[in-house]
Amino acid sequence: MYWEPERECMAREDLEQLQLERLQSTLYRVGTNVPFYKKKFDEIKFNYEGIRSLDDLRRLPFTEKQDLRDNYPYGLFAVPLRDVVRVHSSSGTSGQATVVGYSRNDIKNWSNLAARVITAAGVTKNDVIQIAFGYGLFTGGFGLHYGAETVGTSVIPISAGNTKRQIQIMQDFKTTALVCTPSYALVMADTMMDMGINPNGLSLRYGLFGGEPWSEGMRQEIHQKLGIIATDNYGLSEVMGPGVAGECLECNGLHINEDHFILEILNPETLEPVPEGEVGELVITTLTKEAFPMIRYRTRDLTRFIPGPCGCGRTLKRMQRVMGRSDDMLIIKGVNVFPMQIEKVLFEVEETEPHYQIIVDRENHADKITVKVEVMESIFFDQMKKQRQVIDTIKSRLASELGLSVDVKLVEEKSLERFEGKAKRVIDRREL
Ligand code: DLL
Repeated sequence: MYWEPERECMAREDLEQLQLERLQSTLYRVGTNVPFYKKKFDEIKFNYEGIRSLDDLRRLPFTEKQDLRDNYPYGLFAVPLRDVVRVHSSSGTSGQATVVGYSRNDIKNWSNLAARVITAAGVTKNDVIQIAFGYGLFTGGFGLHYGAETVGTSVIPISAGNTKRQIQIMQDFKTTALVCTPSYALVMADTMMDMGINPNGLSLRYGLFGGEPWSEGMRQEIHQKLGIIATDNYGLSEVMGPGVAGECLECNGLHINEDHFILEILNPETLEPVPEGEVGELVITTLTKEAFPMIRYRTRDLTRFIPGPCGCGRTLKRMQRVMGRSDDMLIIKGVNVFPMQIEKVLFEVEETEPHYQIIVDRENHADKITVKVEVMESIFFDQMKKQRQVIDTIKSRLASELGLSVDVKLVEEKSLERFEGKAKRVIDRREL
C-alpha cells in the first residue's frame, strides 16, 4: 500500500525540517557549481546563512523555460558530465529543445519516487505492467519503467504506438496494469471494440495515466470502457519526469513527493502565493537532484492544493489534477477559456464520443471557437432532429460554462485524429 511509509506518512514538522536541510544544501550546490545561479544569487546579494525557514525560499528568483533554452545543452548542469549517467530532452515542438541530466543517485531517487506513485495507484510486484509511454528522450517511458522494476512488477516495455499489437500483448501476456496518456487509453478501448475483444475478458485492473491534462469525465469514461481503476500522475522533465506527484486509490488529488520537491502555488501575475486552496501556477524547487537541480521553476501548470488529510493515511500534501497550462489558455473576445472546461462539458453529454477538437479562428477581426466532437454512429447518420438537439445541448452548456457562444459541429466516429502520446486538441489558426 505504501512504498516508503516512513517518508510518505512523515509528521509535518519532521518533513519541513528535512525540506529545509535539503534546500540549504541544494542552494549551496547550485550557487557554487552553476554559473547561472551564482550570477543570480550575487545580483540579490543572497547569503546562504539567510535561509532559516522555508519561507525564505520566496526571496529567490525564478527559473523559466527560456533559461533552459539559453543554457542549451549543458549550461545548467551542476555536476561534470562524467557524473551524468542519463540525459533526456524535450521535443522542442514549442521552441528550442531543452536538455536535462541525471546522476546515478538521481536515477535511484527517480526510480524510488516512480515506485511510490505506482504503489499508491494499487500496483504491486504481483502485477504485470505494460508501459505504453514513448521510450527515448521523453521521460515517460524510462521513468515509469525504472519505477516499476524497482517495485518488482513484471514490466512489458512496449513503448507507445502499434495499438493492435498493444492489445494482442495485453491479452496474451495477461497485463494487469496499463501506463500511458489518458487519451491513448481511450484509443486502446476503441481499438479493442474494433478487434471484437471484450475488455472485461482481459486481466487489466489498473491504469496509471499522466503526461497531459484530463477531466474527471474522462476518468469515468476510461473506467467504464476498460473496467479499471484509473489514477492520475504528474511530472515534468525539467524537474525530473513522472514521479513528482501521484494519486492514491482514494482518487481525490495527487500526493506530492514533498521530501524531494517544494511546490508553491502562486498568482501568475503578482507571483505571490494564492490564498490556501485557490488555483494558481505551480512553481517547483528540487531538493535532492544532483545533476540538474531547479530553483523555483515556473511550470505554467495550473492547479490548487487540496486542504485536509487524505483517507489513505499519507501525510504528503495533495494537489488537484492539473487543469491545464497557462499558455494553453485561449483568450476569446477577452474571455479566458481553458480546453479542459470544454472537455468537461462534452463528457457530460451522453451522445458524444470522447474525441474532440477545438478550432480557433479569427473572422472579421473577431475570435471564434468551433468545437468538433464525434458522436455515436446512429445519431450521425439517421436522426437530423436528434443531431440538432445534441448541438443545442452542447452549445447551451458551453455558453453557461464559458460565458461565450461557441460553434459546435458533430462529426462521424473515428474521423478526428487519434494520439498515441499527448493529445493535441487545440488548433489555433489565428497565428497562421
Ligand atoms: O509529461 C512527464 C510525465 C510523463 C508525467 C508521464 C506523467 C506521466 P514533459 O514531456 O516534460 O514531461 O511534459 C510536462 O505535461 O508541465 C504538464 O503541462 C503536462 N502534464 C504532465 N502530467 C500531467 C498530468 C511529462 N497528470 C508537462 N495532468 C507538464 C496534466 C500533465 N498535465
